[in-house]
Amino acid sequence: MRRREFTAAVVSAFAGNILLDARPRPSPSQLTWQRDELALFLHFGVNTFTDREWGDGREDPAIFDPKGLDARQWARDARAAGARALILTAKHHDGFCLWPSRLTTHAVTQRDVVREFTDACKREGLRAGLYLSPWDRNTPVYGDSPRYNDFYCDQLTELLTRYGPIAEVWFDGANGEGPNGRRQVYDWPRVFGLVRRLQPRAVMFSDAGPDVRWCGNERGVAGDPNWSTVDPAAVPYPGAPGDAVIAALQHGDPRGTVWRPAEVDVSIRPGWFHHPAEDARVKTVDELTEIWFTSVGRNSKLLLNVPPTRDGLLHTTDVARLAALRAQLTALFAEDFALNRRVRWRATGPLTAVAEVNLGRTVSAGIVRLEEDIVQGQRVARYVVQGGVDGAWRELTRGTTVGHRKLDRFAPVSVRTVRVTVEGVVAPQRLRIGVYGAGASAATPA
Ligand code: FUL
Repeated sequence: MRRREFTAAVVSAFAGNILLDARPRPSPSQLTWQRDELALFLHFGVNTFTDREWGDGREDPAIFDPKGLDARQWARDARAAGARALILTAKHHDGFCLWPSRLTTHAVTQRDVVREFTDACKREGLRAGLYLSPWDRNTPVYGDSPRYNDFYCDQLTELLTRYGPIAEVWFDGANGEGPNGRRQVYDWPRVFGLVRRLQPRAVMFSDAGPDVRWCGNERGVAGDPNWSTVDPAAVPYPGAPGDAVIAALQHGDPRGTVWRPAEVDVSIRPGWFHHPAEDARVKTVDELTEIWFTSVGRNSKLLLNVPPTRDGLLHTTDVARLAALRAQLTALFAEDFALNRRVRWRATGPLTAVAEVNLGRTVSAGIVRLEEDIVQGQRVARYVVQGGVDGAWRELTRGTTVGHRKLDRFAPVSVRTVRVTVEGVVAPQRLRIGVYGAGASAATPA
């Protein structure tokens, strides 16, 4: 090798390392957020009483009268379902506040639902999050941009200073016209800066982050691939329109400079608010399980909406469905055939590696679970999983990104050895590998 070529090779290897080290990694709050895996979303407000999805802001505050409200029931049932956080709509687009705000009379006066909610979360050991709709169809200052930005920041200040630690602040992208057709221009840098100052450990959700991004749909389906890194310029502000924006939200970007994982928000019912006419249309356990695979199983967190009724309680059907989902997941993941089995890794090139696990017996496998150590960032761009029995290899599944967790289901196959081949975007990352049956008792005599 001539001297110039040698120098070039050293420089490029060095640059490769810099690239590797410079890859974005999650903050401690983003890690906690992702490891929670399941949060429940509570859409509750005047719409619960008017039977609407979007109120117009002219509702009489007195219609909000949840006589049997018991926030502890929300928190207890959420915890029993395996959720580790709850997010309440403190204010939806109608502008009605579930806390007594000194900025508006369009609010509760007899009780403080946000306080009952945060107290219940504390008692049950759940993290509390709040949704404060930027779009406000009640206040006359909406659309008078500087004044509404002050109003909105003052409301945020109330919520973030009165109720103790808030783990997630949820900014909805829906943005309509103000009075006289005036359009509100939000001061997002100011809003994000305020939250950071008042609740430095909270993660902020919106289409444009800054900490957690929307997954791009409300069907419960994260993108595939799904990178937790993004190019921040691809989604410049919450609610930015266009197909390119949706693609960026769904997939992230392997070369993205910012860590901003996707959150999957979906309702257990057709609507976000409780409507008695939808009581027979609660998603089935199989539908919810499928959503688990396309959200948590695709490197996302699941934010599952379970709306309180007019009584102020979660509906018995929804609660039963949550419990059945938990039971189903517990059964599916009860036995990991790869647990405590030695994994042998072999680098096969700068970007590729192969792992093999001998399960020690022949089992009927139907699910593979792969996990990267995301503390080190996200690197795996592609993988193939093969199962071996009697010396023959057979492909079980293949995919793109892994991240926090990737779950793949396939028709049950008898396997004794599992081989995972990974290709990284800058280098391969070792994975945790889990192998499970398809649901029923899967072990067969070896
Ligand atoms: C949307 C809103 O318009 C819906 O009402 C709901 O709150 C959902 C979570 O976000 O943008």
